Parts: sequence; C-alpha cells; structure tokens
Amino acid sequence: MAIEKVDVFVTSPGRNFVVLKITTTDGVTGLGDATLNGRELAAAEYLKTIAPMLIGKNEDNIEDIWQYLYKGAYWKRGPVTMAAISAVDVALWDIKGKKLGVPVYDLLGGASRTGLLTYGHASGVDLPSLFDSIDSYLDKGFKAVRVQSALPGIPSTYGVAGSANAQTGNGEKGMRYDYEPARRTEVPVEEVWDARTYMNTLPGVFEAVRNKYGNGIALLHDCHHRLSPIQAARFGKMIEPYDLFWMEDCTPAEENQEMLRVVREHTTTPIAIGEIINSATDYLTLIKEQLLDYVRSAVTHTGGITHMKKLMDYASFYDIKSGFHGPTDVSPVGMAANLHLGLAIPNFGIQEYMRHSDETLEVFHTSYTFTDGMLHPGNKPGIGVEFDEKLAAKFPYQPAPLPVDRLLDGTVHEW
Ligand code: KDG
Ligand code: MG
Repeated sequence: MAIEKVDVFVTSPGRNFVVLKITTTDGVTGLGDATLNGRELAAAEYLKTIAPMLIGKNEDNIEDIWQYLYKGAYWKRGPVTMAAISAVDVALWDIKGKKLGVPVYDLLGGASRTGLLTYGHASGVDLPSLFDSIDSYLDKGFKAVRVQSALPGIPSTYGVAGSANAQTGNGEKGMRYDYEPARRTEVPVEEVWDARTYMNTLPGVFEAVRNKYGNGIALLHDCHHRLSPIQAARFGKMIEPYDLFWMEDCTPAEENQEMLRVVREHTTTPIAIGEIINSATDYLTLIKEQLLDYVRSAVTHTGGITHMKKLMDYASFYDIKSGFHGPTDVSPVGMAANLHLGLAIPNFGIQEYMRHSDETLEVFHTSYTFTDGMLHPGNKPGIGVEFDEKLAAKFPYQPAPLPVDRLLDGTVHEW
C-alpha cells in the first residue's frame, strides 16, 4: 500500500496536455491533469521534480500528501506549483475511488443534484453569425450560453470564432473558438484591444440577443481581464437590462482585489472571477467582502479537489457559487475532476463546457455525459477517465503560447 511509480506525459492530441499517472504497489493507477496552457513544460518539470518525493508514501493519505507538497515546497502557491499539486491530488482521489469501487463524488459526500447546468461558447463576427452560433448550442440542448462578439475595426477578438487569427474546428466548424492548434508557434501572436470600441458594441449585442431569444436562456460573457475598474463598473451597469448570468474577469482583480469594490459599488451584474487565481487563500478577501458571485477556478489550477473543496465550503457560507473553468486546456481528466466536485458541493452554480476534439477524446476515454444541457461525471469508480499512453506518444508536444494583446498605440495590455 504505497505509491510505487509516478509517470509524467506531455502529449498534443489536438492541443497540449500534461498528464500525471500514479501507480500503487497494488497496481492501482490514478490520473491527474497539470496542463498550464502555453507553459506546459514548466508544470511537467515540476512534477518530475516532486515525483521521487512521492515514492513510498501511503496513497490513502491525500490530505497529508497535499500538505507535504504545499508547505514542504516552502515556495507556496503560483500557477506551476499549484497545477502540479492539483495533478497529484486528483490522481490520489482517482486511486481512492477505484480502490473503494465508488465514483469520487461519493467520497465527497455524494450527489447534491442530478446533473450540472452547463454553458457553451457562442460567438459571432456579426449578429447573424452570432445567432447561428447560439442556435447551434440551443439545438444541442444547452440552456446557458456564453456570448462573445467581434468588434468593428478590430481584426481578432478573444472568444470569437471566425474573426481573423482565431480558429474554428473540433467538428463544429464556424461556431467554435479555440486557440489550439492554430496558434502553434514559438512566439505568441499579437492582437489589438480597444475598450472604447468594446463598450460601444457589446451592450447592443446583448440587447439584440435578448430581443431574439427572450429571457428564457442564461447568457454569460467573458471580459477576459480587459477593462479598468471604472470601465468594468460602467459596463456592468450598462448591461444590467439584459440580465446576464455573470460577467467574467471584468477587470484584472486577481492581483489588486480592491478593484472589484469599485465594480460592486456600481452594478448588480453578477461577478465571476478566478480562472487564473491558483490558491484558496487568494480568495479569502474576495469571499469575506462578497466581491464575487462565482468562483471560476478549475480543480486543475487551484490545488486539486482537496483544496477546492475547502474553498467552496468557505464560499458556501456567503452564498457564493461555483463556475469552474472548463475550456479545452483543462484536459478531460481535469474536467472530470471539476464534475465530481461540482456534483457534490451544495453551492454549485454552473459548469463551463467546451467539448474536446475527437483527437483528444481518442487519447482520453471519458465517462462523463451531456444530456439536455446538463453534465454528469458518470458512476465509474474514481474519476472515470482512461488515458491511452501508446496513442498519446504519437502526438508530441508543440509550442503554443497564448496571444499577447496591445492597445491601438502599441502598449502591451492584458490578453
Ligand atoms: O488558457 C487560457 C484559456 O483557458 C482562457 O482564455 C479561457 O477565459 C477562458 C474561459 O473563460 O474559458
Ligand atoms: Mg475566462
């Protein structure tokens, strides 16, 4: 009853992933995801550094191993450290579930609901293409849709399929935005950002969407860290009539959390933040001061199931809910971990879902299901994902850094 082997894989079936496999002396295996988009090799190296420290440890002692890696590193937190700890943690929960013959959500207190409300990514270069995109998600059964729109005069915009430099694919041509694999270069592509154009455009887009679809569907939007606090405050106020489920990352408040106070003072549009926050401790003020409504962390980036469960339990006392990060750079292993935790916690809000490409899903065999706009992690023991190592080896790593944004005058800005 000990950890015998720790393997780290970097594979690129459609996009890059970092996969951890832990094997016990009894031959039980568990999988973890340490994918850090654009910085995958750093996370893989971290895992290789800590691998020898895991050998011989009792795999049952998940909390102790978590503390050992976190406090024992001395250099706490940070995206690379926390992605690596998350991967170990999820792999150990996977092993525990398999040993006991139960799905991980059962170990976390059991199911609190029958399924997880899920949102898909709609976008358009103009209103007709946006409507086509929304229609395609509604046709698939989604009850909640993220709406992103191109901006006049700006060649390429975050989240918009079909705008120059963005790409479509994964079997959903013309409807889908994903940076990989189109952006496989050593050096980041550069894009342009202009907040004035954005603020003049988006409220009209939400109005047109509400006029066409009514109030029955949940609409979400990602500002992707691009507005100043006062711009975000004004933007939130401007879009109040369109009843958004949330505005995400309205201002880069991961660093200066006080920024969200300005936004809160001016608008009741719900705030989602946290996909690049990597520790529960970085949420303490945000939660205590109720500066957010939805926690956007992924289990893979914020210390795994062990740490995220604590975070969400604390958030539950403030009626703050989950909105776990679920783009394609969270691997199917990480996605499954999100789903198990989401099913168990009392304060689940919504789950982001970008279906992985067929290539990805040939390497990762998942057992989670999507029915009628809801995801479910499935009932297989552990997290319910299998990894085809042989096939994965056929897809070597390819550098694919995220883009860099500049303002119209060339100043570097948040992407
Ligand atoms: O790696 C960066 C992406 O995961 C991020 O840009 C996606 O903002 C994102 C989202 O909300 O899914
Ligand atoms: Mg986001």
